[in-house]
Parts: sequence; structure tokens; C-alpha cells
Amino acid sequence: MRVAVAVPRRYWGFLEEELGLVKTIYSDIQCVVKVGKPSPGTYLSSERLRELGECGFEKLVVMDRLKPVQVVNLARELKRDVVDRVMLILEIFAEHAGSKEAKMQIELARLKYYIPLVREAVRYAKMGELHGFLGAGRYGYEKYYLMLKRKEARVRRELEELRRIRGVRRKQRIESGLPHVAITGYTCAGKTSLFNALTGLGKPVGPEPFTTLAPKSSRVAYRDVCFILTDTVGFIRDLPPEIIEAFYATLEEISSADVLVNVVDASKPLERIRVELETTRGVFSKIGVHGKPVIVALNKVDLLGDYTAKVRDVEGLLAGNEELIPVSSTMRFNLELLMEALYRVLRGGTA
Ligand SMILES: Nc1nc2c(ncn2[C@@H]2O[C@H](COP(=O)(O)OP(=O)(O)O)[C@@H](O)[C@H]2O)c(=O)[nH]1
Ligand SMILES: [Mg+2]
Repeated sequence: MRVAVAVPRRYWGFLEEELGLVKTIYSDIQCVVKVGKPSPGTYLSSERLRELGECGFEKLVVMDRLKPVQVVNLARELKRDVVDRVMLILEIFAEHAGSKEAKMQIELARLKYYIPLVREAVRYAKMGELHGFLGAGRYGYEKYYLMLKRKEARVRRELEELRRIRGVRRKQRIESGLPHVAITGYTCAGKTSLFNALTGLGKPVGPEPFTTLAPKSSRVAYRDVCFILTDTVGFIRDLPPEIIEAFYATLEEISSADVLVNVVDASKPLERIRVELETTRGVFSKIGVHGKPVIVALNKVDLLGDYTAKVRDVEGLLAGNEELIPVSSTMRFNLELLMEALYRVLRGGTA
């Protein structure tokens, strides 16, 4: 799917990270437009809309929270589907959700967000200008709206039922009984690159999905240990408040982990690394994994000439349960060392 991306001013300084978020779902970014001042009706000014006219894209991703009327106006104007930052993040969550409960929680968040949109679309429906928008297709928006409302009620009921049966924060046990290692970190830190490199290194044993766990997991054998490695959603800067609940649902895979690998981008300024480490610890303690062994994979050291000073600085920020290994996932540097550290922790040593 070829997409165009609109980026508001407050993310211009985080452009790479925001585009990284888009690439999690849409790998083919055709063009990027910067939005200085959003216009109330269509979000994009007529100038920006003209700019987009020259870009061959199938979907517009706006890295901002849009009002329902803006989504609908944009879709009418461009005759293409429009997704905003909240919807994009919910798509990312949906892709990572493992358990039934997490899936339902995310589905509920999506419905809550979509219903006002569709209500807005109903107002335009008779004009026949929104064909196919939001997947309404030939059913028409009125029916689509009612269908979503019914679905929302059903998902809410089922979720309550599920929670009643299992208790809210049940202890999750992995069906295989294997230890579980979760890779976490901010968008673009290199989680997926590290996941791919490590599963390649430790001969993954079959890509079969672990149904009770996240879909992005692989069994890894290294020396005489075998463990499950999971690539998580990780942390997203500036998470919209209405989807925090859904975010916590994606963290199940972290809360059931025995060891965490926290991927940190070494090329970021030390101050940003400090804030990210602190935020991460805050979330860990909220979901009850405080004190578990954490291996901080200081990634992308290939981008620094001499990385020893950065290693020393970041080491100065570590807590007692954290250990730092400088790595480069793409250059495959120090991956053996990281695997050895994991091995030691999994065999019962300390981090
Ligand atoms: N130079 C360099 N780039 C890396 C490294 N690891 C990942 N990247 C790049 O960083 C970007 C984000 O990587 P990705 O694995 O998708 O990050 P994720 O969002 O944490 O899963 C990609 O463009 C990668 O090629 C590394 O060790 N060195
Ligand atoms: Mg990733």
C-alpha cells in the first residue's frame, strides 16, 4: 500500500521516529508533507492538497489526531482513505496483540474511535461521495454505523465476561513452559532488526505461532537453552490518552517475560536516553515487572565513531537490575555477547 504522510510541526524534530511508526504498517511511503498550521475543515491547506495531487498514493496517514469531520472532508477531497495517528497506533497494537483479551481490548478501542467517524460519514452518505471509505462499501453508512454499535456492545459484553472468569490481572503461563525474553524499546530503536538478527543467529525452530502469546514470537535455541523471543510494540512517544488502556493490553507479552531486552538507540543525545530509560522503568513497575533482569542493548553503535564514552555515560544511568551491551543489529556487531548475557541470565546467573 503506497501512502502519503502528513506531519504536524510538533513532530518535525522526531521525523524519523514518526515515519518509523508509519513503516511498521505501511512500508511504502511515497511522499511526506509538513503541516505548519492545520486548517480546521480539511486539516491540510489547499496548497498542501495540491502538493499531494502529484503524489501517487493510495492512503493518507496524518500524524495528528483528526476530528471526525476532518477525516470525512479529507477523504471526500482526496477520494482516498485517510488514517490518523490514533488509528495507525491501534493498527500497530492489533498486529501485536496475542491473547484474546488483548485483541478484544484493542478492538473495543478501535470501535470507540471509529463510531463517531462513521456517524459523521452518515451525514454525507446520501451524496454518494464516500464510496468505500472506512470499508463501508456497498452497505451504506447508516447500516454500517448500526452494525458497529452492535459490535461494540457485543465486544464490551464479551470482554467483561472474560474478565469475570479469569480475574483482571491473571498470571499468564506460557504453554510451552519455556522461558520468555521480550524485546522492548522506543519506536525505531531497532527492536525488529535485533529480533531478526537474534533469531537468525540462534536458529529459530519453526515459525509456528504461539497462540497464547504475541504473534511476533519465535523459539530460539542457543547452546543448551531454548527460549521464546518476542518482538513487542514497544514504547510510542506521545501516546494518545484514549488508547492507554489498549496499550497496556499489548504489554502482556512484557509482563510475562523472564528477561527483558531494552533496545536503546545509541545515536540519540544522552538526555533523551535518560528520559527514555526512566519512562520505561516507570511502565515496568506499573505492570509489575519491576526488578526483573533487563539487558540494555545499546544499539546502532556503528553510527558513533568511538562509542566507549557513550557506553560509559549510559552505564552511569543504569539501575541495579540492568546490564549494558553495546551492539549493532544491522552490522551484527556484539550479538554473540548479547546472546551470552541472555544465556547467563536464563541459566540463573545475574544480569
Ligand atoms: N545504523 C544502524 N541502523 C539500525 C540498526 N538497527 C536498526 N537500524 C535501523 O533503524 C531503523 C528502525 O529499525 P527497526 O528494527 O524497524 O526499529 P523498531 O521500530 O524498534 O522495530 C531501520 O531503518 C533500521 O535499519 C543498527 O544497529 N545500526
Ligand atoms: Mg519494529
